[in-house]
Amino acid sequence: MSVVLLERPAEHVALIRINRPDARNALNMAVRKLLAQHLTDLGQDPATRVIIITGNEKAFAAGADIKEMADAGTIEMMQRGTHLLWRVIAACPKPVIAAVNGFALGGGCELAMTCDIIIAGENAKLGQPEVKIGILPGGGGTQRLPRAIGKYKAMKICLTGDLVAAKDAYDMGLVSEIAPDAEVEKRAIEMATQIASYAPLAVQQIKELVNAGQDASLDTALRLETKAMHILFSSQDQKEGMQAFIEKRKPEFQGR
Ligand code: DAK
Repeated sequence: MSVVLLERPAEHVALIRINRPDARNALNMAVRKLLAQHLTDLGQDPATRVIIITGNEKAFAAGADIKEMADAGTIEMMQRGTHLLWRVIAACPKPVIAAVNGFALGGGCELAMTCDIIIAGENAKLGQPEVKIGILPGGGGTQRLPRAIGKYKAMKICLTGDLVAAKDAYDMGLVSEIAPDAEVEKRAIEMATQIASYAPLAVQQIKELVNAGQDASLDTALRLETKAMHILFSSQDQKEGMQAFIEKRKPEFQGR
């Protein structure tokens, strides 16, 4: 069976499941390449509007595969191009929801942070323990974490390597929502279905603006927002959405 499975749990929703249960879903090169490939394909697939990434009940992903990189040197690590695969994941134009049960550590936590929404089981544990094995959070952790939760909490997590319980992660803004462990996937599918019922162009613009705006000045980001809003007034879905409201009916969005 493949180390990454692609499922279709609902209309317009794709679910990518990391499938290395014996290795706590450690992200080896095969997993990373398949993740990047699926996200590229789904990003271009008109039938897919929202994507979920998940693991199993024990682990979302326990980080990069330590056994696969323990003996690697600098050039080999460069040539593996891991950083390029991360960029492909981050570049997906459609909303990506991380449904996290069990451990999301190191590259697993970084993968979750590359997603747009994180739903965590109440017993999930997140963290950046790389410092304990002589490296650093190199898949975006030293940058995305402080942007999400602020410098001082991020510094503590990266420098101590201590794991963070789901409830604390929620309180500090690292997690969007907590669900009972057994309900995480169901809740992610429910939320994905809700988002997939909205106009795809509006949804994609919102994702792009929130992400791009974070690293721009407020003035520049607000201008981007205004332009995107103006552009949406050329879409059929804007006409359909507003007309449906006026006619008191459910809109039929086509992504045009
Ligand atoms: N890699 C490889 N194997 C792993 C693994 C990992 N990250 N995590 C777990 N496993 C394997 C264990 O070795 C064990 O294998 P066997 O002994 O059965 O063969 C099996 O999964 C079950 O693990 P445990 O027996 O340890 O299970 P427990 O439930 O007791 O503990 C745990 C689960 C997740 C707390 C523990 O396994 C653990 O601490 N795992 C390591 C967590 C960690 O240190 N993660 C950070 C990895 S470093 C890069 C960018 C980013 C990165 C790298 C490069 N570039 C841009 C170049 C990212 C680096 C990382 O993520």
